[in-house]
Amino acid sequence: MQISYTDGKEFALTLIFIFIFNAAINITQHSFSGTDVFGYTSFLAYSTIPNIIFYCEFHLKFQLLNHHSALEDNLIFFTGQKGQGLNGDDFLVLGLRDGKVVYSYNLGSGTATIISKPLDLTLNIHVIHLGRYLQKGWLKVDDQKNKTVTSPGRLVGLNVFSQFYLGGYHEYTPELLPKGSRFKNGFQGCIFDVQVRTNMNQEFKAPGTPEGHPNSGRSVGQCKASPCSLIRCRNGGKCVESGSTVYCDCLAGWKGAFCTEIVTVCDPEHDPPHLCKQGGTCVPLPNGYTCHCPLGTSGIYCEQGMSNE
Ligand SMILES: [Ca+2]
Repeated sequence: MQISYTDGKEFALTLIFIFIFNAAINITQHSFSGTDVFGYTSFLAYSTIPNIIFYCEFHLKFQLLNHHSALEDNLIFFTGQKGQGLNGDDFLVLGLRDGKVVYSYNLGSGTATIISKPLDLTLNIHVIHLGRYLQKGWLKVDDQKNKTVTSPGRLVGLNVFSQFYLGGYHEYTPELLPKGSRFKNGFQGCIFDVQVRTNMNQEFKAPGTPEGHPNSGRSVGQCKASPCSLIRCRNGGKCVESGSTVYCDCLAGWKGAFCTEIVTVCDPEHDPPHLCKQGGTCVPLPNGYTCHCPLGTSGIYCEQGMSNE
């Protein structure tokens, strides 16, 4: 582990930092304490997410500390061109402001921002899905409607050189962060089950090299409550905890973070799976489904034409 110190205050924290970080290595459910009296945030830093330039999708769950400041102006994650502090630097950031989830990115030609509706604070755990493909971004929070945005300007690639920061920033000086990516405080509460993919056909994976392992961190503890004591899986689903992953294992016919959504005949979870071949799109009908076939294929299941198999 390599640690560099940039000023005296940080040096003074060395012992605490090393102690806490060594403890953090075995932490599976990370608890973040916000910002300390010196202005440092608790955080974890994971290696730069590879191939994030054109496409990315993130899943995560979080539980908030039960006080007002946990919702005021708090970073959840950041990756970007840190150390510049300029308008137009690329970044991708997620945080909380005034009780809402804020997702922003800048590809170099202007900031795109999606703000959710206020979080339903009667929920113990919040679930976030977000993504970006070229200029288009989307955000889904709990059972709120999916929201989308298109970033301004001509640029389409997210060029980030920083590590992936969870719960807070490494920097003591947020002024160095790109304009539009700053939150005042670190996250206050627990973050579970962070997963990312940078290609639609990939499996989701935890960030880090090796997977799920941060490179460094500060003041991160273990969550007191196990996530399964907070999650209520519906419709017969069972909560499963394994390492840093937490999910509802749904009975057949149900899906979604809490098993509240019905599996339709075209979903990949449906048993039996639909039979549309050669990239045919499955479209549900009142009685079953139909396949919309790509150009050059035909047949009920697009099984004719094109392929030489
Ligand atoms: Ca760019």
